[in-house]
Amino acid sequence: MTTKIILDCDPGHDDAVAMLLAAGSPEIELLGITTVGGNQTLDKVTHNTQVVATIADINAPIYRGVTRPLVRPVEVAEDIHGDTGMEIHKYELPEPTKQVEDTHAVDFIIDTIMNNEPGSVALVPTGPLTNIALAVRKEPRIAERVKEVVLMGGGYHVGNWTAVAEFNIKIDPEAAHIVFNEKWPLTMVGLDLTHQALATPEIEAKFNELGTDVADFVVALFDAFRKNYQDAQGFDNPPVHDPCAVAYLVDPTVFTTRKAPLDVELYGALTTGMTVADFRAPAPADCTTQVAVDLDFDKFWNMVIDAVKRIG
Ligand SMILES: [Ca+2]
Repeated sequence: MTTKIILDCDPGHDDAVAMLLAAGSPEIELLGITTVGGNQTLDKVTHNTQVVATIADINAPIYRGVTRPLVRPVEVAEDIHGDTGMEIHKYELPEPTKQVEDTHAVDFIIDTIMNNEPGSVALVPTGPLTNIALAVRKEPRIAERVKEVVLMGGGYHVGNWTAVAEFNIKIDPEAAHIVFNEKWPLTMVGLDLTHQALATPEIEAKFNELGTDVADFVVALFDAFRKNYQDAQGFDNPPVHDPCAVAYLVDPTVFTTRKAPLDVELYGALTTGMTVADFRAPAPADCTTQVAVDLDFDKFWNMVIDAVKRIG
């Protein structure tokens, strides 16, 4: 029994690892990869998607999405992902051989969910939520047809782009507001969880031991990501956010969850883009949202290592 997913991403070092985990896991059927402007401009992240697909020979179709947030100006995460969006030093990136489809990402998302069995396709956004928000506004029926939305973004205790807001949510909070307020099952894999998914030297050594070209690529991603995270945010080891969302669809026991109503702050003087989780009482019966809480570190990394090993 496999889970069909659409990965909506902005590669991005950690998006690249999310692609590898999705492509290398037999539990996942990767129907398509859609791109969205986020960590870098849409052109750059789409190019990076093609590059990662080329390195790992991923044949899922790639679709270009939206270039900019719904309301706000373009803002990119150059301090974390570099000028290219996937800055890397110890690995030579190939010229992409994988093409981009003509169909727009938003139309691909709608058509795929509407043309598959209800409840069979999961959306996995690991960038700003612009494509997903536009898709559900254009075709509201996807909200009841989708299996679930498992997104990397937000956090209920911490932020990274501001004191309380995470990057994916902060740069397009209006899109996030749309997505968080739809009545689809939604799991927020936020910083509370992803800051547990650290690429430690011990983990990096395990990828090194694999000795494959794709594993070398992962090690180089971690090296570059570590340096940027040390310089920009004082981390010893980089948190590899995005594959955590994919991991939940490979095996939901990879982290614990807690049900809670969720919303996105749009009007705060200091808190715009904050994801607000209401933990006051048991969640109401009609609550469709939950947050990721505690990561099984070993299970998570073994899953990613196995996926990279399977890709070969
Ligand atoms: Ca991302």
